[in-house]
Amino acid sequence: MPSSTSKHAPVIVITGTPGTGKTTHAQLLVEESPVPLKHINVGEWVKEQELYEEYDEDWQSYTVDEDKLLDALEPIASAGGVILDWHTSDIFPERWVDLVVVLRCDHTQLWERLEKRGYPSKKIQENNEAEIMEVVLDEARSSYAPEIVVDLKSESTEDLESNVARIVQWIEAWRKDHRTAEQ
Ligand code: DAT
Repeated sequence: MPSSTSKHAPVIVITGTPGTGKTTHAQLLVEESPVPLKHINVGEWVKEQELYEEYDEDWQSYTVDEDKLLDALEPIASAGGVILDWHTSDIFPERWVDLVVVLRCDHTQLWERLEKRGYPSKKIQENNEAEIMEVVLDEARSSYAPEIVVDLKSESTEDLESNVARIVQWIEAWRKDHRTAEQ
């Protein structure tokens, strides 16, 4: 069942452990999507809009003010046509979300990507363990209906291209369903 009949474009969450390719996928999807999509890199957005409580020196990351974040995102998500790119997904209300894409990556490759990014080793290790333990996937599966959660491998350019092509197909189907629903 469509989550809303008034939206002209869906809300797509792209999630995954840091380094799995969320931003890379979101950027290509913006280019290839048949409907206009706005890409929100939630981590960057939190910094820009100052939606955080404090900076944690130890983990070199911000503690997000979740209430402020949800208030700021509500009108954007309700309007539709947005990709929410974040390493966690359970904070977003189910009514906002039409599709959840969970990206997966081999842990050795992930380690290399995060090393290149200059993450401290404690943070690389924590993320690597989270990927092995499927933390992000479990979280998505326990927060959303199984039919809207899809996990995709993101280890090569071919994966990237075929994943984005698959999401584009899904958007076409979503549009068709919604046109039917509006008639
Ligand atoms: P995230 O947004 O999940 O933190 P990213 O999009 O910034 O990840 O990607 C991290 C790095 O890995 C970046 O150098 C691009 C590379 N990468 C991501 N997905 C890839 C893929 N499917 N094939 C090859 N490289 C990829």
